[in-house]
Amino acid sequence: MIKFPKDFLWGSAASAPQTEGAAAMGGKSPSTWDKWFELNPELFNQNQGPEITSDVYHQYREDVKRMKEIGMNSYRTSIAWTRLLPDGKTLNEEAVRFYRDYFTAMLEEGVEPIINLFHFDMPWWLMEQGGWEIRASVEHFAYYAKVAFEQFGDLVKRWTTFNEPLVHIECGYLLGCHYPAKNDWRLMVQVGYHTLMAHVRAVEEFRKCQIEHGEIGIILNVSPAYARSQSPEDLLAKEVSDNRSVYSFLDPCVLGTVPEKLVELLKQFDLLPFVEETDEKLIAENTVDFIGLNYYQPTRVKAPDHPQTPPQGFRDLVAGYDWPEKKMNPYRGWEIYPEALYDVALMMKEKYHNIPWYVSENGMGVADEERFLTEEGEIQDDYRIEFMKEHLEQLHKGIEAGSNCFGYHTWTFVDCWSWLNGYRNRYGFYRVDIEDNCKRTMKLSGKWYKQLSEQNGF
Ligand code: BGP
Repeated sequence: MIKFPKDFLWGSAASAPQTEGAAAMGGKSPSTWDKWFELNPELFNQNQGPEITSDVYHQYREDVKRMKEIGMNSYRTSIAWTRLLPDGKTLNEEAVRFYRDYFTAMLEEGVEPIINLFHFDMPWWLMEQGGWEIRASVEHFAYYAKVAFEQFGDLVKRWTTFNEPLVHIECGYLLGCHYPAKNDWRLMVQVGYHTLMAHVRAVEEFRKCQIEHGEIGIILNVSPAYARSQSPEDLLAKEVSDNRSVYSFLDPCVLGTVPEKLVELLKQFDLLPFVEETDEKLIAENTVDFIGLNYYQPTRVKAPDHPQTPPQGFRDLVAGYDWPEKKMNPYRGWEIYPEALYDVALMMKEKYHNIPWYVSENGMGVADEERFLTEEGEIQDDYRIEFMKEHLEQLHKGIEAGSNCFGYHTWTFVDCWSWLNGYRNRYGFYRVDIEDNCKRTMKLSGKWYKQLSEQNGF
């Protein structure tokens, strides 16, 4: 039997834009996702947009009971910036009532709300001015954060600023799958830097608010790099990849410094962002209390086959590597490699002074889950249980080795809407029938999770 530490957090994560729905109700203004869908619905799987998603705005009270039903003692979701402050300045009382009622309902059922501020949902009014491209975004965000802490700080003790900042940065400015879908390295770095400063300023506001027993952190996607070989070129590829995708936010958020190697690379490729004089001090003084790490897949790297010399950019130092032994989740196209969780646990212990951290997302998205429906209407998602077990075993090994991990959250609780993918891949403990008023039905994995949390292990 594998046992986890006392008071371990068991739960799930989700976000406002992926679950709430009511995208144009209750005084909410549009985010980039609402607008992008209006402008280009054809980009979204089966034209599934963010208007209704899983209807949590109307079904949250029953949902909170469901959380308890499957043994969750904690749940992370986000506040929609566009709901709380529709124009960036004016407080929306309807939003305050909704979130206060939602968080209170969780507390009444013994489910701790962990609340995040930004989950890819940039307000449209701000995007029209340039979004994270402009320095003013930093202060707009800091103001939003301050308002959220003031309005809900009595109910919410654990706060996080951003979910996976690297995702809106890279997807929005390199890969084309988030608005504004630009392809511009220099802008991407600037957007990344403003995001970091927005985080730092939010932490500063948090400290000023002095929320009793309050703690603040950030949620980062962690995809550690594994090199094809031990050759110096392949190892350099790993170093470059980790600096870009792992240390770029972990270092400043936990240690208060930007990694030297990353700065050196940005300088080499003439990509250094504009900074302000007091930024360095602000970064150093506003480190976090805890970290959430979303882990789905590793990064496999090698040295590029035909790099330009001297290298002109990151692409001349690191390339993707197709590891022949990989095991895949074919629906999402992501490698399944639980062993990385152990490595991540040790990295947190050794490189990040064993700061408290938790697995803030881990999960398996599967398409067409109706295939696994029994006559009684239950989805037999044994693959999901297997996936969680394998990851928990590795995590447990890391905890045994002394890593300060305090919880394991899955993605996700009820099936939810996923960006351009709509409802294609399902991750939830509860199936959501989007044809039938988003009716929820528990899957086999929900039952298993209940047992897991009751026994604090398996
Ligand atoms: C994470 C995001 C989530 C969620 C999840 C699953 O990166 O924080 O918002 O969507 O991945 O990924 P996807 O929905 O793309 O299948």
